[in-house]
Amino acid sequence: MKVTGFELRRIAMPLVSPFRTSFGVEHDRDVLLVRAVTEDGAEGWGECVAMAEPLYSSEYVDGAAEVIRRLLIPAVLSLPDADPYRAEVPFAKIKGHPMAKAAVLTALLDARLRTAGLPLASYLGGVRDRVPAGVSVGIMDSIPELMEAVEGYLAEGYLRIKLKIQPGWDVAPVRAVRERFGDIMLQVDANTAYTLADARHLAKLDPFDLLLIEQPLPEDDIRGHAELARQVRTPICLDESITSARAAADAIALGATSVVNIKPGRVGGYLEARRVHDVCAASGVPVWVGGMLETGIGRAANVALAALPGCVLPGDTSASDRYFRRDVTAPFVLADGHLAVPTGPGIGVDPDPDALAEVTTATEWISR
Ligand code: NPQ
Ligand code: MG
Repeated sequence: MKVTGFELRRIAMPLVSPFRTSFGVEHDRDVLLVRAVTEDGAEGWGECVAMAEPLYSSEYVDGAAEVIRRLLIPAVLSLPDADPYRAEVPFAKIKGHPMAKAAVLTALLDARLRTAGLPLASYLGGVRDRVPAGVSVGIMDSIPELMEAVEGYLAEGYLRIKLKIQPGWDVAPVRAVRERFGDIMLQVDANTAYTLADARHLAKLDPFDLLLIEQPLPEDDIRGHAELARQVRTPICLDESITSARAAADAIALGATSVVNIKPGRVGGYLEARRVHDVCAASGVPVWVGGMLETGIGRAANVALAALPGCVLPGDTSASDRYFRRDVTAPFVLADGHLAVPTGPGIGVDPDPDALAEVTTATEWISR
């Protein structure tokens, strides 16, 4: 497969409501899309999940765009065969920037699979035609406001609720949701907001039978998570810390994580995401697919990944309308609490040109 060029497209997607986490409040999703065009006219899409500012990880969308145009695209254009596995080799020489790499590699993988007529889920080894949907619920101003939000999501059919937490918004909201809604699948995500000194406080979540507590401590604090795991009964699930299959293997071996959140952007693409899945499966560690407020393009690929056999917990793969009034693809909708795994070739969805045009803020074509 020969790639003739790439389009970089920036889109601005207003969120249906502000999304507050321990690291900040988001009102809009500033997304970078990558479109690869091949010699024989095929195209492939990738979505860069970096945020506008480096609040979730060190990457941010302007930086990712720069790495993509100045380093990653030239590396791909000089390959005799722009196969995603081959592109991983020069990409590995460039340190970091997994979200930038993932966007380019996904565009290549999509182009390759569309050419072959093979759906991404089939290619990755998916075993499900629909996946259970969870939803991530932001930090609110009050408990009544949170109750109303959770009630709405449960009424829509979401099968698992994830509460964003931070110091001052943890035990009380968890208790309130558990008391009001009973035996639902419930978990929390701290996005690194605590330290090991908070261990006894976090143990106060133990009575509420949470599925897991996600990333309580800093990204690089693997030992801290291992120590915390000995001090709380709630299973620890790493998100930010899992930057590769090797990082997953290490965290599991050290007892720092007993569940893993897989985000393809965070680990450098769907090939590495599958390796994370496989490492976890080999260790008997359950995994689930996280979310970065993706448009239908990124969401489609995440849903394909969630079809793998080791993805045994509902993911943050929510319906399009959880985040956006109008998606850039046909919207993902909940059916009986599940999302259908796309069956078309590649990521299985096509961006709608009108919907894209409505939100596009800049485009750029890069070729040899
Ligand atoms: C997480 N996602 O699991 C992330 C964090 C996150 C669905 O909870 C803009 C772009 C805002 C990416 C907010 C969920 C975001 C974002 C939160 C990612 O940790
Ligand atoms: Mg998380």
